[in-house]
Amino acid sequence: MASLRGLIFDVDGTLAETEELHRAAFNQAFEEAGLGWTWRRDDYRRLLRTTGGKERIAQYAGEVGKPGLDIAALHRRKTAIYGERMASGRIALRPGVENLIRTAREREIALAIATTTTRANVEALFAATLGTEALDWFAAVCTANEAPVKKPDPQVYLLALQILGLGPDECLAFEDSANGLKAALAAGITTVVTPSTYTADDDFSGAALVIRDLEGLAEAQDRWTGSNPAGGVTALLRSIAA
Ligand code: XBP
Ligand code: MG
Repeated sequence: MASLRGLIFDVDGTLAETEELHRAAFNQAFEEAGLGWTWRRDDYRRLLRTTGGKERIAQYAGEVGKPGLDIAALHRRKTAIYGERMASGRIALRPGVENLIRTAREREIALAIATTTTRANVEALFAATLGTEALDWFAAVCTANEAPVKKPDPQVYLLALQILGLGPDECLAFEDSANGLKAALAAGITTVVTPSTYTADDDFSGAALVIRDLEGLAEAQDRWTGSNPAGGVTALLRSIAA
């Protein structure tokens, strides 16, 4: 039986509640471009079903009938604004994230990132939280730059597994959204979901565990419904609690 050898993390909504910063960055980029668009929270909740910023802009441009927009340039500006706002803001990792990452390192369990966001945004989040050097703790950092086909497609998870050199039965994925969960499950990976502000009403069927945040992971052992590779999950959860 396989043992637990890798943890693969989604970024937006899972490591940190970043979507309000994304929304603000989109809106500032739209304003600077003179588009007269403002995505309010309810708009954004709906638009988040389209994964990836460029795809989300394209979806909206189609809805409001704005052909010929330079989506790549608009998105580049959005990414720059996001980085600036992240550097001057107060984004924190969600409860339990840092402890889990540090525990995995102590137990020599490999770490990976599998996200649909842009690599620069991952670097900005690490610079603002654990420090830039902490990205080196991750054996695979897979983003939209390396895996352009967005979740719920499993491409980014399959790439992470390939780089880690691990099978799906040796890993756990951590997600916050239905699209992310679908992507991880399609790659065959047992998945823990911590719903975020924008995804609380998503359908998390198929998740091994749905918990408020990763701080609750240690106490959630009894509710584990997914596969438990060689007892590795229980051992990991025990050491998080210790
Ligand atoms: C999902 C997202 C991203 C961001 C936008 O990412 O929410 O699409 O909204 O980022 P994750 P980009 O898989 O990490 O949850 O503008 O860089 O695409
Ligand atoms: Mg997410």
